[in-house]
Amino acid sequence: MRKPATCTLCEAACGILVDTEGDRVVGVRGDPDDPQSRGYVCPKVVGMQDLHEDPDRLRRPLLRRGEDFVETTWQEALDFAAEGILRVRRAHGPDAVAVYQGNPTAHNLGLLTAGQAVLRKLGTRNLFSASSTDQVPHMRAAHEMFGHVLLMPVPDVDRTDHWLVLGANPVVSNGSIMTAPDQRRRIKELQARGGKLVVVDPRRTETAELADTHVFIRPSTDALLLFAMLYVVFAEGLERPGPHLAGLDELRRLARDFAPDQVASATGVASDRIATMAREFARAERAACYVRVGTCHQEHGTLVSWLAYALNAVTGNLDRAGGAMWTTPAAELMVIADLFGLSSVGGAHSRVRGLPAVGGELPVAVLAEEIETPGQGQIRALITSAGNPVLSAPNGRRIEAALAELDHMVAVDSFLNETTRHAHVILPPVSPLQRAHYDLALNAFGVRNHAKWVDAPLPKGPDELDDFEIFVKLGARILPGISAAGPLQMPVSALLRKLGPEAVVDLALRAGPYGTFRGGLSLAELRKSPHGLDLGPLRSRLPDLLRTPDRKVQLAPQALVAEVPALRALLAPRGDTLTMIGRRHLRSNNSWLHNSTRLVKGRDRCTLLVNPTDARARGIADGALVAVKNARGEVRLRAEVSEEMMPGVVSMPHGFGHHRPGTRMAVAEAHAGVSANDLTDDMLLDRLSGNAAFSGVTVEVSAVVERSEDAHAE
Ligand SMILES: Nc1nc2c(c(=O)[nH]1)N[C@H]1C(S)=C(S)[C@@H](COP(=O)(O)OP(=O)(O)OC[C@H]3O[C@@H](n4cnc5c(=O)[nH]c(N)nc54)[C@H](O)[C@@H]3O)O[C@H]1N2
Ligand SMILES: Nc1nc2c(c(=O)[nH]1)N[C@H]1C(S)=C(S)[C@@H](COP(=O)(O)OP(=O)(O)OC[C@H]3O[C@@H](n4cnc5c(=O)[nH]c(N)nc54)[C@H](O)[C@@H]3O)O[C@H]1N2
Ligand code: SF4
Ligand SMILES: [Mo]
Repeated sequence: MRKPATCTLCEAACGILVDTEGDRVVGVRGDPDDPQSRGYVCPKVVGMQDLHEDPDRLRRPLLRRGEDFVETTWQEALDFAAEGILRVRRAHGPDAVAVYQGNPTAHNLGLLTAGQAVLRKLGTRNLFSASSTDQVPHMRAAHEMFGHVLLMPVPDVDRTDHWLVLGANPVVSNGSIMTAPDQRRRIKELQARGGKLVVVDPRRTETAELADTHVFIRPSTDALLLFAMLYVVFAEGLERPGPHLAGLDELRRLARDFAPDQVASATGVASDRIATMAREFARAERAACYVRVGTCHQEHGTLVSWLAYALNAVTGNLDRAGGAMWTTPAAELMVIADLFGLSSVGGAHSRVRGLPAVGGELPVAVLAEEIETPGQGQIRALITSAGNPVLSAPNGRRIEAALAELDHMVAVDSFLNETTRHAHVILPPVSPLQRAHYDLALNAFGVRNHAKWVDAPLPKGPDELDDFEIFVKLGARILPGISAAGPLQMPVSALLRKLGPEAVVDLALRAGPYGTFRGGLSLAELRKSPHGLDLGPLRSRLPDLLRTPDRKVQLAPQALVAEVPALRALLAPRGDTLTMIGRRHLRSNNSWLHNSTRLVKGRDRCTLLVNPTDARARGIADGALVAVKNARGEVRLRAEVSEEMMPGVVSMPHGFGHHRPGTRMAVAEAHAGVSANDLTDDMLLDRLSGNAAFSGVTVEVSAVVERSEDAHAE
C-alpha cells in the first residue's frame, strides 16, 4: 500500500508517500502530488521510518525504580503520573506543578489540541516551552505592532524580487515561521526572475553560498544594522509607507541616532554597504525582510523583529504580494490560541527573577532557579512533553541538576533521553507514522494557503496510545481534581474526549474562512484531496486582521521604544574575545534525530568552526581537539578551521551531548558530541521576551595537548 502523509520532522511539512506492507513501513519518499512540496523531501525524511523502527523507541510506559526503569501498564503509569501531580498540587499549590513543552508540539495534532487543553489548564503560572529558546521575540514584537502574538508575517518568497535574510539558514533548516519546502528551488526561481537574495550572517552558510550578496555581521548587532538601514531610507526619502500605519514620525526620529557610520564598527558592516543594502531594498519592486532564529537568539531579539517588520512596512512591503504577508489558514490558529490563553503578554511573572510571560508562558531560562529556590510557589513537580531542555535550554547543566531534585516528574516522550531519564514515569506515544495529522500550527505560516488531512499510515498496536489519547486520559485523571483551572477546562477536555482529533479539525475547518456550514470546507471535503489542498497565494489582510486598539500597525510601540537606549551599549568597542553562535545541519534535528544510523553516519558534525586567523592566534590546527570554556563550563570537541566563519566568531551546533549516563539511545550515544548549552547562559536573555540569547555567548578556545590515552576523549 502507498499512503499519502506529511513529514512532521520540520516546518517544511513536506508531502510524503509511505509504502507499507501490513503494519510494516517499506519506504518513505516525496509525494509529487503534494501541491506545496511537489515531491521534494530532504535527507532527513528517512527519519520518519527510522523513528518508527528504532528499537530504542519506547513502546510501553516506564516507571522509575531507583536508578532503573521498569515497564508497566498504561493504567498504572497514568494513575501514578496523575496522583503525583495532584499530591504536589494539594500540598504546595498550583504553581508547584510546572510544564515544559518542546518543539515537536507544533507538529503534532494531539499535542496542539488535547495537550494544550490539559497542560494550559492546570492553573499554574509555571508554563514553559521551547518557544523561549526560539520565536518569542517575534511574538512579542507581533503583539506590540499588530496586536496578537501569533500575527507574525511570512515572507512571500515566491513573489518577491528582493529577499533580505538575517539570522536564518533556510537551505539547511528548510525554513521556520515560513512553511516553504525546497528552498533551493525557490531561491533559484527568485534569481531566475531577476530577483536578488541578500544574506546577513556571521557565517557564510549554505544559504549565503546561493545568495547574490553575503554580508558578515558581528553577532547580536542586527538591531543596529536595521536601524541604520531605516536611517538611510528616511534620509534619502526612499520610504513608501503603506496605509494603516501609526508611529512613522517617531520611528523616523529614533532612526536618526543610528547613521551607518555610527554602527559600522560595532556591526562589522561597512557604512557604504549598509547604504547600498537599504537602497536596494527600498527601491526593489517587491521586497521582504526575513529574520529568524539567529536574530531571536540576541539580547535585543525583540527589537530586531520589530525593526525588520518596520522596514517592510516603511518600504510598502507589508501585507503586499512579494513582501511580508499574513496567511489565511483554513483553521484559524488565533481563535484556537485564544481558547487556550495563548494570546497574552504579561499577566504572570516569574517568582524569582520577575520576568513576564509571553503567550502565557514564562522563559525556560528561569526553570532551574524556580526549582532550586525555596518558598511559596517553588516548583516541585514537572510535566515535560516532547521536549529535551537538558540539551536545548540555556545552562543545561543547571537544569539537569535541578530536575534531579524534583518530587515528581512525568515525561510524555518516546525516548529515555537526557531529560526524560529524570522522570518518575515516562508515557510514550506512538511513532509519527501511527497518528493522524493536520498542521494546525504550521498552516498559519505557509507561503501559500494550504490544508491537508492525513490518516495514520500505520495502525497502532493494541496497547499503544497516541499523544491525543495520552493527554485525554491524563486530563481525565487530573482536571476533575482541580477547581482553580477555570471554567473552560472541563468542557474543552470533556469535549475533546468525546470528539477525537478528527471532529476537532472538522469543526475548525467549518468555522474557518473557507468553511461555511453548508457546502464549504469540512474534513469530508478536505479528504477528497488526500495529497493536500492548495488554497492559493497569500492575500492582503489589513486592516481587518489587526488586533491593535486603533486597527493600525504600530511602528513605534512604547514598550519597544523604551528599550532603544539600551542598544547604545552595543556601540562600545568590544574586547578581543570570541563569540559563540549556533548552527544546524541538514541531517540533524535539534537533539532528537541522533539515534538514526542513516542520519548520523559520516563525519563528526559536532565540531567547532573557527576562522583561520583566530585559529592561528591560538595554535589550533584543523581537526585538533579544542577546549571551549567560559564561566558556565567547559567542553572539548574538534575544531574545523574555515574561512566561512567571520573572525572573532566560532560556531557550535546544539542538541548534542548524548554521553550522559542513564539514557537509552545507543546510536546517539556512539555519536555523543558535546552540548553547546553546557556553555550558554541562563542569565543572558532578551529582556522584552525572555528568549535565551544563545548568540551572545563569550567563550575562550584553546588547543588541547592530546596524549594517546585521551585521544578519543570528548
Ligand atoms: N536540519 C535541521 N532543520 C531544522 C532544525 C534542525 O535542528 N536541523 N531545527 C528546526 C528549528 S527548531 C528551527 S527554530 C528552525 C530554525 O531555522 P533557522 O532560523 O533557519 O535556523 P539556523 O539554521 O540555526 O539559522 C540561524 C542562522 O543565524 C546565524 N546567526 C547566529 N547569530 C547571528 C546573529 O547574531 N546575527 C545574524 N544575522 N545571524 C546570526 C547562524 O550562523 C545561522 O546561520 O530550523 C528548523 N529546522
Ligand atoms: N544553543 C542552542 N540551543 C538551542 C537552539 C540553538 O539554536 N542553539 N535552538 C533552540 C530551538 S529553536 C528549539 S525549537 C529548541 C528545541 O528544544 P526542545 O523541544 O526542548 O528539544 P528537542 O531536541 O526538539 O526535543 C524534542 C523531544 O520531543 C520528543 N518527541 C519527538 N516527537 C514527539 C512526539 O510526537 N510526541 C512526543 N510526546 N514527544 C516527541 C523527542 O524524543 C525529544 O525528546 O532548542 C533550542 N535550543
Ligand atoms: S524538509 Fe525534510 S525534514 Fe522537513 S518536512 Fe521536508 S522531508 Fe521532512
Ligand atoms: Mo526551534
